Amino acid sequence: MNIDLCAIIDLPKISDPRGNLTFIESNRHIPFEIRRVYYLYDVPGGAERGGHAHKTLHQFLIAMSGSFDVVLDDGRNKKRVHLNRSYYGLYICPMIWRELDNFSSGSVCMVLSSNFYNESDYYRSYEEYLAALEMSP
Ligand code: T46
Repeated sequence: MNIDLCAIIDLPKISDPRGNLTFIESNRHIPFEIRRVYYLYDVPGGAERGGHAHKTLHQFLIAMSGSFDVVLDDGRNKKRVHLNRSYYGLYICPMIWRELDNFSSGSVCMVLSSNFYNESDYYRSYEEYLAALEMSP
């Protein structure tokens, strides 16, 4: 996998004087079926999250409020992506190391996931992740 397969995806936005509305449908606006939703909030200043890769999980991250950065790493290249709007998000394919930092005060990171929580899907050691990349064709 390489980080160029990870991309910002614009979501539908229904603009309305009463307030805007955005929606997301599985396999239509994002390239996987949603099986789990979780969110990071009350993140203290200077905190870092992530620091792992997933073997098979597809994820889509949205800054529902405030902003934060996601650093993507495929073992060869790195890319920093800033998320700060709720009408687009970042798709992350499997086997990409990710770190989240630079959270603004009051920010909320919502994550849509292709599967249920499964600790055995994680590489939490960067060395183990690099070794797995070398073993894959
Ligand atoms: C990711 C980034 C963006 C659960 O029990 N269920 C869950 O669905 C999740 C996501 C986590 N947990 C437990 C596992 C740990 O004991 O919550 C604890 C904290 O999880 P973690 O350290 O993995 O949290 P983050 O913020 O570093 O990473 C999470 C996701 O795990 C990860 O997939 O991409 O958010």
